[in-house]
Amino acid sequence: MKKYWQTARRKLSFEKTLVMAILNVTPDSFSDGGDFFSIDDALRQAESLVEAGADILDIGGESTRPASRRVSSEEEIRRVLPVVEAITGRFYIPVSIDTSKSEVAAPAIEAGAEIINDVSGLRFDEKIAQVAAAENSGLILMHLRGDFETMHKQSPVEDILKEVSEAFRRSIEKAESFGVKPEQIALDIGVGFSKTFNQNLELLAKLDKLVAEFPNFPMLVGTSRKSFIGKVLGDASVDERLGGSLASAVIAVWNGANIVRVHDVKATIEALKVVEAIKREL
Ligand code: 9MG
Repeated sequence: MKKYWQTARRKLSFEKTLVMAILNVTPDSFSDGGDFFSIDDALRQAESLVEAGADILDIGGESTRPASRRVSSEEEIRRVLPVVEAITGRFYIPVSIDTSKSEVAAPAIEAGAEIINDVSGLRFDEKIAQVAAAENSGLILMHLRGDFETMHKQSPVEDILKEVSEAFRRSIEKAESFGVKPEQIALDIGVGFSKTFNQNLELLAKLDKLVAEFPNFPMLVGTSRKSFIGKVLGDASVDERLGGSLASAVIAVWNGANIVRVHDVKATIEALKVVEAIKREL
């Protein structure tokens, strides 16, 4: 059992699975129809996620979905900073900043975020590790291959478990070389990033092997509403993926995940309460 996860403001315990709720501030989410994000909308959304039982709010201002375009640091800061400030000022809930840019991570932590969610595992900007070390923040190291433009276009590797395991080791080593402590780090297999459809399924099916290989690091898994679920369900739209999202979160937790990143907080918590009740009888 991992002891705790060190963030910039507290130690998070893993007595139960932590539910990280997704709060996007990209133009297709909290837009007032134009270029501005309504802080009131963001606060309302945060309030409903907190009331539903979220343990962490993950705030992101740059979409990483296939075909997304990179936004400048200035634009990302303009999108996320007021929201991080407003939410951390109103709620006592850990906030993670979903960014792979150190220029965004630093002011976001200053504004009250306490975890950096780096989907690139320090591949896009290793100075993220400098920020995490200086601020004693949590640091999520997710697996992907390629750069921002090519991460969804990589040709498949033969052995995805070996690839993810080796990449985890490189990311951990890089983080520690900047002074990040092991207890600040969480690992993430990066479902939907640089993997084939079958490799996403294989990673979830065999997650227990990676968990056993990295026993000192919490494992985070994000499957919520992702396209592999749509494919399994016969081209189900994003709105039709709740059952599949819950099934994949249940499998991830059964196989050792400590944190799940989700859209549907209440339904996920209910599903995980049942998983944890069953697991206690093992
Ligand atoms: C930002 N983002 C999108 N998918 C993700 C996933 O699976 N894990 C993490 N940590 N972040 C993600």
